[in-house]
Amino acid sequence: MPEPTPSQPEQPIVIPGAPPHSEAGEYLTTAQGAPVRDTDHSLKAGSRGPTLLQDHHLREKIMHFDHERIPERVVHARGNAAHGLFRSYGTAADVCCAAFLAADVETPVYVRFSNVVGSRGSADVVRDTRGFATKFYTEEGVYDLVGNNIPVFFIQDGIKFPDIVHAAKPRPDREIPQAQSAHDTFWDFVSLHTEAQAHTIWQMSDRGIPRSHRTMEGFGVHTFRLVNDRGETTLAKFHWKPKLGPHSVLWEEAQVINGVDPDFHRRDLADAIEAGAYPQWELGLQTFPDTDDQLFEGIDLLDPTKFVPEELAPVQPVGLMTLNANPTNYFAETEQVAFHPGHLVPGIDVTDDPLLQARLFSYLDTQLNRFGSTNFAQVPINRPHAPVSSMERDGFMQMADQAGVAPYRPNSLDGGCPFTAGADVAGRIEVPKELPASRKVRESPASYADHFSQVRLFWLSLTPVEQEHTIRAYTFELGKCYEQAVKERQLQRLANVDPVLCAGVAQGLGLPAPEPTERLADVQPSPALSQVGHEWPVEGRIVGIVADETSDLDTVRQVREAVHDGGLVPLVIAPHGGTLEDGSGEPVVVQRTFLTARSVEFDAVLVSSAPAPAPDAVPTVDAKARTTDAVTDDVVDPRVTMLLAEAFRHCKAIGGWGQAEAALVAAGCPASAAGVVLGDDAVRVYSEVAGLLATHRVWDRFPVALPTP
Ligand code: HDE
Repeated sequence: MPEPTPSQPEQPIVIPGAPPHSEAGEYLTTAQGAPVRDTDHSLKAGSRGPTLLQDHHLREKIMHFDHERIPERVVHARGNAAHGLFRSYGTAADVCCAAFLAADVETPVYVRFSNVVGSRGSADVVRDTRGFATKFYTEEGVYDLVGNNIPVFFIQDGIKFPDIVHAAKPRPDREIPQAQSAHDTFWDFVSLHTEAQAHTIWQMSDRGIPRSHRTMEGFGVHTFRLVNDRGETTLAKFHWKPKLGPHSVLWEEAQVINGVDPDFHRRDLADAIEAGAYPQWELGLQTFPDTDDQLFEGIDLLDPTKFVPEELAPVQPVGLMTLNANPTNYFAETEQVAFHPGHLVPGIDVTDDPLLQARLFSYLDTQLNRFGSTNFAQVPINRPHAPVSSMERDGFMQMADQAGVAPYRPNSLDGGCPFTAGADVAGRIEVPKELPASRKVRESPASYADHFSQVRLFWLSLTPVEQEHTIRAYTFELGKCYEQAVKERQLQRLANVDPVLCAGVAQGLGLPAPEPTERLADVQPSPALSQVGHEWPVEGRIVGIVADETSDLDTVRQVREAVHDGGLVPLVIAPHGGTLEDGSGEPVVVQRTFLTARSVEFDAVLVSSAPAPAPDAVPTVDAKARTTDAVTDDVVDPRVTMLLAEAFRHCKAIGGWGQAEAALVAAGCPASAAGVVLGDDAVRVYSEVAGLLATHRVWDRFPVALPTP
C-alpha cells in the first residue's frame, strides 16, 4: 500500500513543455500543433473534384467553428466587462469579518455590466435595467456581488421571475420588439402585478438610460446578513457610488445612439480604460440592526421592491474599486464569467428574502446550461485565487489533475485530508440564525402588500425636469402598446402614484386620467434619489472641438491641451480625416469628421470656426439638418449645424470663439441662451464650459412645465 498523501489543490493540468495557446506562433498549426501549409483549399480529388473525407484539417476547422457558440444568458445576455482592483478602507471591519474588507486589503475584481432584456447582439443604450456584477477574487474564495443599477426589483418572490422575463422579452409569435419594454406584454404584466410598479418607475426615469457604465450606481438590492469577528450580525444593503456621479442620456440621444453606435456603452468603458481614465466606484453599506422583525423604520428589509432612503440610513463608504484593464478576449472572459449570489465568503450571508432565495437555485442551473459542464469554475476567469481543495471530481472538460486517492470523507488513505474548516471560519457564512416557529404556506407577509408608497416617494424625490422625462418615458412606452385595456390599466396604477404623473401620461395618450383607487401615501421625499442638482468631477468626459483650416490652430492646440490636462478627452471634429495644418506648429490630429461625428458622443462642444460645407456634404441630403428657415444658403456645413443644434437641444454646454457665433446662428442656437459661452479667450471659454459640465447638463436652458392634474 502506498503511503497516504494529502490532497492537492486542484490545478489545471500543466504538461511540462506545453506552451500556452497563442496566435503568435512561428506558423499556423492544427489544434494538435501540427504545421498547416494551406488553410484556403480543402483536400480534393483534383482541382474540380469532390472533397476528400480524409481532410482532417478541414473537418477539425469546421467542427470547431460549428460549436463556437454557447447558449447566451437567458437574461443579461448583452454585457461587457473590465478587470480592476478593490481596495478596502477597513471601515466595515466592525460589522463584517470578510478578509477583503479589512483595512488596506487589495482584491482583484472582474466586473460585468449588462442589459437585462436584449439578446447578445442588441443595442446598448436601450431603456432597461442594467446588471452590475462584481467578482471579488478574495483570499477566502470568490465573492460575487451580483447587483443592478436599480435598488428595487420587479417582483417580491423569485417564483414569478420566469413570468416577468417572458413578459419583458419579445413576443413569442413575432419575436419583437428586441431589447425594450415598450410593448403590450410587458405593460400587461406590470400593471397586473402592481408590486412591479416600484421597479418600473425607476426604469422609466433617467436611470433606465445611463450615460455610461462609468456614471451608473450599483445596488446589491437584497438585504444581506453581515457577521463580525465576535459573531454579531448586522443587516446590510450594498451600494456602488460612481466617482463621476450618476448621469443619463436623454431619450432622444438614446434613440440616435442606438443607430449611430449600438456599442456605445461598451466602447465608452473600453476607451476610457485604454486612455487611462480609470473609472472608480466607492463601495458603501447601509446597515440596520438584525432585529427579529427585519424591519427598519417600518420598511421591510426582506421585500426586494423596497429600498431604504439614504436620509434614513446613510451609505457608509467601505472601499474603492478601480477598473484598470480591458479583457484580452471577450469570449474567454466576459462571456464565460459565471456569477452566483451564493458565492459568499466568511462574514457575508444571505437573508430569507424570497427573491434572493430563488436566485440561489437559478444561477448554478443557468451555468450548467451555458457551459454544458459542472467544471465551469475551472475556466480561468472563474478560478478562485484562493486554493481549491474540494472533493468534486471528473465531469466534462475536467481541467484539474487531482492528486490523492481518497476523494471522500472521512478517509484515512489521504491522511484525512482535506480537513473541514472550523466553525470560526465557515460559521461566518452560514450564520446559525434561529427561525420563528411557522407553518408551511404559499403566501407573502402582510407588509408586502404596499405597492405604491415608495413609488410615490421616488416620484416626489425627482426634480421637475426628471419628472418630465419620466412622464414622457411612460407615454412613449404605453404609446407603443396596441391594447387599450393595458394602457388604461397602467394609467390606473399611475393614478395611485401621483395625479401630475397620471395627468401627464393620460394627456399624451389621449385618455382621461382616472381617479386613484388607494389613498395617496404621505411620504417624505429623498433628495438623494435625484441625479440633478449636484456637481461632479468631470474627468473622463468627452469634449468635441469643431475646427477647420480657417480656425486659429494655435488656439485649438492650447484648448486641446487644457482639456487633456484636466483629465477630459478632447476629440477634434474636422471636415476631413488626417490632420489640420497651418504651416506652423504641430499638425492638429483629427479624431472625428463632420461625416462620422454625431452630437450624442460629446458631453460638451467647443466651436473654433464656422466651417463652410465640406466637399463631402451632400446638399440635397445634409440640408435636412438645417434647423431654421431663415438660412437659405448653407454657409456652414449642415452636419456641423446639426451637431450644434442637437447639443443645444440636449442641454449640453457649448463654448466658442473666433467665428463660432456665426455657426451657432446658422444652427438656430441663440448665443445668449443658458450654457452657451462665447469669448475671445478660448482657454477661459473652455474652463467655463468645464464648470458647466460638472452639473452634467445645462438643465435651466429649457424651463419645465409640468401638466396640471
Ligand atoms: Fe439574475 N439571473 N435573477 N438578478 N442576474 C442571471 O444568471 C435570476 C435578479 C443579475 O453578468 C442569470 O448567469 C432569477 C436580481 C445580474 O453574468 C440567471 C432571479 C438581480 C446578472 C438569473 C433574478 C439580478 C443576472 C442569467 C429572481 C439584482 C448577470 C445568466 C429570483 C440584484 C450576471 C446568469 C452576469 C443573471 C436568474 C433576479 C442580477 C438566469 C431567477 C434581483 C447582474 O440565472
